[in-house]
Amino acid sequence: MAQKAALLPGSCHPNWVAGMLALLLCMRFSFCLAETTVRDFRIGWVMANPDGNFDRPTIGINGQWPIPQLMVTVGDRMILNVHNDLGNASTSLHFHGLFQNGTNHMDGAVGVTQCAIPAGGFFTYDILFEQPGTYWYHSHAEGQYMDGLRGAIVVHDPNGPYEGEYDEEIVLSISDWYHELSVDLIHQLINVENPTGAEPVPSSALINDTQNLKISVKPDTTYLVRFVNIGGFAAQYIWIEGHSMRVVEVDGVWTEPAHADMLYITPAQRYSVLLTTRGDISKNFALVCAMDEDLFDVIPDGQNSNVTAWLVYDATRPLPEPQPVEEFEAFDDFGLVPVDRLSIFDHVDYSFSLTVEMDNLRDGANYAFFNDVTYTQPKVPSLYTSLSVGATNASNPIVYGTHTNTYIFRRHDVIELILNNGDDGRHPFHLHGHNFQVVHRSGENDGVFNPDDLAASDFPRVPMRRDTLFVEGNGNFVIRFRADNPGVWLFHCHIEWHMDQGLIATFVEAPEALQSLQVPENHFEACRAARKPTVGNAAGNIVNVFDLKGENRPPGRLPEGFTAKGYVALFFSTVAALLGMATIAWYGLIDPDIKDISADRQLLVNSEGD
Ligand SMILES: *[C@@H]1O[C@H](CO)[C@@H](O)[C@H](O)[C@H]1NC(C)=O
Ligand SMILES: *[C@@H]1O[C@H](CO)[C@@H](O)[C@H](O)[C@H]1NC(C)=O
Ligand SMILES: *[C@@H]1O[C@H](CO)[C@@H](O)[C@H](O)[C@H]1NC(C)=O
Ligand SMILES: *[C@@H]1O[C@H](CO)[C@@H](O)[C@H](O)[C@H]1NC(C)=O
Ligand SMILES: *[C@@H]1O[C@H](CO)[C@@H](O)[C@H](O)[C@H]1NC(C)=O
Ligand SMILES: [Cu+2]
Repeated sequence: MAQKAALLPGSCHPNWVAGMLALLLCMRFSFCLAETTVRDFRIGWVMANPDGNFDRPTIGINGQWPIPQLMVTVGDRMILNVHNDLGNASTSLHFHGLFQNGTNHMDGAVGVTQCAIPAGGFFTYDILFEQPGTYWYHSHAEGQYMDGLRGAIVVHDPNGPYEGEYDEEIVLSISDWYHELSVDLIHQLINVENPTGAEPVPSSALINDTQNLKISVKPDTTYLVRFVNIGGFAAQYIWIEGHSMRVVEVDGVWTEPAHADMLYITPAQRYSVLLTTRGDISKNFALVCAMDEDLFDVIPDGQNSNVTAWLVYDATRPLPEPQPVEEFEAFDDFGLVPVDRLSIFDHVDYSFSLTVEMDNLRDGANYAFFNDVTYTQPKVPSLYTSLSVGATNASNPIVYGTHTNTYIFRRHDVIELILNNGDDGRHPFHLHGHNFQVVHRSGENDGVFNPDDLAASDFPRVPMRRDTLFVEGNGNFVIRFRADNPGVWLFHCHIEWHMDQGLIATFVEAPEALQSLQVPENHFEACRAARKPTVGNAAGNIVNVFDLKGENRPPGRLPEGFTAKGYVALFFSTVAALLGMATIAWYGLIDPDIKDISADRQLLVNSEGD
């Protein structure tokens, strides 16, 4: 599929010109090992059945699923001509973990750096791979990547610290898998019929987009195994029977080797490990992934949370069933030390905190909040607001709307973000445009971060850096990064369901330095095709950018003192009254923790409609 720009003399595609230009630039500046490829990506529906249970419509590229793994080398450039052939859905592509330094408009976040590419639309992503490591790409539009539009990216590093220490490379994606379309699942999730916000539970787990994968290995050989969780909800435990691993990369950051027998990998996280195979070929070994069931409110009948692959030393020998594990004891990433030994940013210029909460709004559905605000997509993508209201007004958070959780960062400041989790589940948070130093992470139920509890000397001298970090249930973490990448970057939970429930903040970094950004015309065309404005504040107002009349809003708040439990009670007793089925009034008594109310719910709500 990939075509080298230089080998394309017959082509008259406009991007051939861009490719040629890149080649000329490359010759001029003599980084000629770097390669520019131009690829056409036709995003469309295909049928797939990766868990052997159920054929379902799945989003593929160029008629294929799994979608291609992007294998490049540091310095390579890829021009992706994306055609949306879905017919009934808009789309986008985000390149997870790439900083997009100077190319904020290529970040792919719908409503932030672009409008969704409408059905039938065309959009070019021009990506320079400047960071080595393991990344991935996925749709950043309404839960869609869980329908299949997600794949691994590997940026090879010829000067990497472990070059020469391994013989071969293996890339393994890990994911959860659903049998229903994301749009339908989102509708079920954010719904008066689901007042406790119970998330849809995946049907199965996949390794490399399949099950029972056989990985041929040679004895006495060291592999660099790259794990990337491209799932949408489930974190997974990973272990390999009879083998141990040495972690050497976390989210694109090379680390000093750290021994691990079991990994815990949330959606969007990556680990590379060195795996040395055994000296004899007398046995094959299971590689097992187990979804973290603590996240699931209910385990549906027949669901298997586990998926097995095998290291196959000898194809003629049996593939052993994995041994049950008594207790999951996963490697703790907190102690990882980056090879570059970047010290802690010990002078903080701007510190702020975000508190996570889940609650119901007036429509009865369950939403997610940062500091009492549930994210609601603005009418104008925030980047376009930044570029159209003038440099001074672009530094005023008001123009980005009242429901976008916008924070403005001054260029080069060291930012400290304190995340307090008021919810009892783990959440993996991702920051676009950066990785960050993890200076503190509490245990479960440790509550709100209190700076007085820790002295500066309690922080690691060389903290781990990564771009996706989980916070423990009712715990907290503290991260730091330098605002050295002008742009509009999201910070959000990477559990896709929680993102859809609004667990998103917008960081506008050095907007004055962004003003010269040149956004290609086909980006604005995507907006026009969808009749979306491309200038003005969050409400599309350009005359008075402080007037947010008409901006998108979430449903209103519930009256004070109204709890989810009360809502469940009210909802079901109302339905009961309506249907004259007084017998179900007992629902009013149920504990809010008992989230499985699905059985009778179906019957009731069907008659209520929406
Ligand atoms: C979109 O089209 C696909 C493929 O024809 C179909 O399976 C799917 O149900 C459609 N989705 C919606 C939301 O209509
Ligand atoms: C994983 O799948 C990709 C195709 O998507 C394939 O190229 C690769 O060889 C597979 N990896 C293994 C270890 O089988
Ligand atoms: C999945 O693996 C875990 C750990 O070995 C085990 O406790 C659990 O029973 C397994 N689940 C299934 C459905 O096999
Ligand atoms: C972006 O590039 C500038 C130099 O052009 C550099 O100073 C800065 O550190 C980079 N930011 C990131 C996040 O890579
Ligand atoms: C900022 O916005 C206000 C209100 O729209 C406008 O009057 C003012 O001219 C703007 N300032 C700049 C520097 O563009
Ligand atoms: Cu979350």
